[in-house]
Amino acid sequence: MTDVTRAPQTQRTLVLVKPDGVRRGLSGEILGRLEAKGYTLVAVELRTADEALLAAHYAEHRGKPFYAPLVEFMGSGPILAVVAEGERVIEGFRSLAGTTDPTSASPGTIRGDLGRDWGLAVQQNLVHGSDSPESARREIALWFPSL
Ligand code: DAT
Ligand code: MG
Repeated sequence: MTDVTRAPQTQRTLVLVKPDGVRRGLSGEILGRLEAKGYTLVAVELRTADEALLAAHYAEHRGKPFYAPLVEFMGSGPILAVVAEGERVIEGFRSLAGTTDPTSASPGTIRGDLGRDWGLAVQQNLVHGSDSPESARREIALWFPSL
């Protein structure tokens, strides 16, 4: 619901099209959904992440059973790294992405429409999106130190 007393919250978020999304040729579809929603692309770069970057990016998951396969998968090919900007974009992109498990993610979302469980060691769920302003600041600094 609209809160007319609320101050504007222009934010930036880090979006990653993961290696499965790039391999499947879905980068354009995913960027298109961001743009169609009205968010602005601030930076877009195709790159293969090294282990140090991935370890820093996923520091919160270190020690979990899916951590090693996750880092291996994320290093398995190019990633499209994106900084997007807009009003409440952090929450907005998480909503566009859908929930973590692509099998149960709602239709209409990126993961719900385009992702599924391929039976591999890690959920290949097409995209990453920062989950809070603190995460966004930290992750943008990691992936785009010049911004
Ligand atoms: P999200 O990407 O929705 O923010 P997360 O931060 O909890 O989810 O986890 C990061 C990634 O790790 C997620 O995109 C896919 C993988 N992952 C999370 N939970 C998992 C699980 N239980 N089994 C396998 N992979 C998992
Ligand atoms: Mg997360």
